[in-house]
Amino acid sequence: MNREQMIEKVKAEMPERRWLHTQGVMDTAIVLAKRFGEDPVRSELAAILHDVAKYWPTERMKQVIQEQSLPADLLYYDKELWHAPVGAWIAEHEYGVTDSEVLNAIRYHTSGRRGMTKLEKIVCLADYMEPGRDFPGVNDIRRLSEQFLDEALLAGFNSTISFLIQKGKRIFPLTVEARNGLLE
Ligand code: DGI
Ligand code: FE
Ligand code: FE
Ligand code: FE
Repeated sequence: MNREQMIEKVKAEMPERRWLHTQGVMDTAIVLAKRFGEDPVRSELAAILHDVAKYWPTERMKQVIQEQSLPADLLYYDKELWHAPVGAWIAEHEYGVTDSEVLNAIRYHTSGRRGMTKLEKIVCLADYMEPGRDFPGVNDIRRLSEQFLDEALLAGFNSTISFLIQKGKRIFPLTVEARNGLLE
């Protein structure tokens, strides 16, 4: 499947506003890749597909997690986390993506993990700071991203973790690990 076919198929999976977000993540990922010395083509590919599962019904995501033996502990945490590993599975099986680093950038774009690759960091950070995002602290993240990949991503995880604490929600262990890793 070429880039244009992939874009058409992804667009059809989501409402217009989510496609606008995806385009923002694509553009931002390319900028960050060039800035920090990563491959812009693979960064954009991961960005195109990162939210492909976002509008899948919960039950269908749950089924993929169970039947494809994705980490079962996901099921005990916020459903918002599920679209990332399920998206990686769709990218591989429905879009023919074979690049495991691209698949991991999709898989870990929401939770992060300890020891993220540069590609994973770029997609996760682009998701936080694409031009359509508006949450308290997003401009600090954008400013940090002009020079510091890790510091900007750390600010992103800090913001998510604070948000989850405010809402009284649990924090997925990989997100805590991702933040700890960036502080080491
Ligand atoms: O899919 P997007 O909206 O573009 O962004 P995302 O994939 O980063 O998803 C963010 C959502 O996931 C946000 O509403 C917070 C929620 N979430 C729930 N539990 C956790 C979590 N995010 C992280 N990083 N860690 C969690 O434990
Ligand atoms: Fe997402
Ligand atoms: Fe994210
Ligand atoms: Fe996203």
